Amino acid sequence: MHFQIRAACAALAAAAMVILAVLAAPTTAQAASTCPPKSLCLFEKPNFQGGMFVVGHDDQFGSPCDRYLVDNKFDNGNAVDEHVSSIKNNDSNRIVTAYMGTRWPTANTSPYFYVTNKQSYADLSWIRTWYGPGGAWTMRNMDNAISAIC
Ligand SMILES: [Ca+2]
Repeated sequence: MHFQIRAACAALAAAAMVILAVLAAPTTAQAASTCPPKSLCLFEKPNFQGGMFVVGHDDQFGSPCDRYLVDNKFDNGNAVDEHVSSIKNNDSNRIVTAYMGTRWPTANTSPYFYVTNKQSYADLSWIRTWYGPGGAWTMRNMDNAISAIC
């Protein structure tokens, strides 16, 4: 009888050790950042993963707007320019335009597409873009291509 209780206690202790070991295991996957309300967020990876950049304010064009992403970094320190793979627009009032290249606002020779209010692009690898001059809607790979958004 006494031995059975001791064995049971030993088994319980072993089980508790296993549970603690699982709880203490380091997390290998880094949690993705969450786009704040009323913000326009650019993500380094598809499906809103990797580093996140919250687009800021432009003195001429308001918020959210950044006409030159070359000088910006994601929250993990990586460069934003030509490294955006998904976009989330949590701003309910603002439609923005995303441009390939930094020539905006004279960007009529750069492909661009609209991100309407509350719209998200989980993947930029095959989306409908406008391309001028001449002007035509063309399906295009815009993954890792955006240099301006406003
Ligand atoms: Ca900038």
